[in-house]
Amino acid sequence: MKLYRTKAGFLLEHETRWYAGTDPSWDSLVTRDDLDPHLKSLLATLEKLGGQPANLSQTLVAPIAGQEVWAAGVTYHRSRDARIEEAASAGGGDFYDRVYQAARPELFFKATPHRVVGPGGQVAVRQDAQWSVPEPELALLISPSGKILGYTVGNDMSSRDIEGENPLYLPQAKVYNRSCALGPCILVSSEPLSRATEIHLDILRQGQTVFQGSTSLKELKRELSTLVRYLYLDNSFPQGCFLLTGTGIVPPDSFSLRPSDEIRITIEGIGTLANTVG
Ligand code: DO4
Ligand code: MG
Repeated sequence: MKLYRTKAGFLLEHETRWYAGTDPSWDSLVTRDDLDPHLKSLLATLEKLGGQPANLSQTLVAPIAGQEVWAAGVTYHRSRDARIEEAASAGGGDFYDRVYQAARPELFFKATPHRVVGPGGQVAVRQDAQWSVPEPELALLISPSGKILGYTVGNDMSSRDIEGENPLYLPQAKVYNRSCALGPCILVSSEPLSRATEIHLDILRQGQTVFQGSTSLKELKRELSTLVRYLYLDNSFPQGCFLLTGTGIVPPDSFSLRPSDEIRITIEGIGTLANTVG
């Protein structure tokens, strides 16, 4: 079942049918450990729509209300390699290999809800960065008790020159206005996602593809449950949280985003998150 947040409330997509609801609040929906069966039982009480709403792209907003967004890093070999190169002259390279191998994952704070952009919105590059990239990542929706409730598409926008200059600049490279995008929906499921699930990134400039890359969850080094366990150690999330699980796709070093570039991130079974750089 897919759960979309809209300007008016929420939409459910279930077995090719669409349903619209206004109550309850987003936070009270997405903090329920029984979200999957709860949504199935809600279906009977909701307005049944004929097919996909015609104005879907105008009505969707980011699927977040009171949740914090956190992120895991260096969870794919490709990210480890890119970071080692990027931080080589700052002497930070060794840290990335060590965190890739260590039992404890890299986890960092990514965004508050007001820094998050929804489907069709404009993500930002920092004005003091010269080298900016999107990071296409599977994002988990996790309940206050630590249960994975569902999955969405995430973009961990990153300023590679700032991060590469000194690993201690990571929060500035990662956390700024419109530095994160989530959507288009939450795939709510009690079942784990297949490791064969593919992630694709397409970047278009004036309608032409300037970068294309793919990976799959088979390349993700860590178990999702391990990432969640470390995040929740001595940390509470009264409204639940989102956790981005790291990037396995990094454009070549010569590539940097430009204003008006279109970023399209697709995760099989969830959908496509499309944003422009504004
Ligand atoms: O260590 C820096 C950030 C890593 C990251 O965001 C990623 O691997 O996705
Ligand atoms: Mg990342």
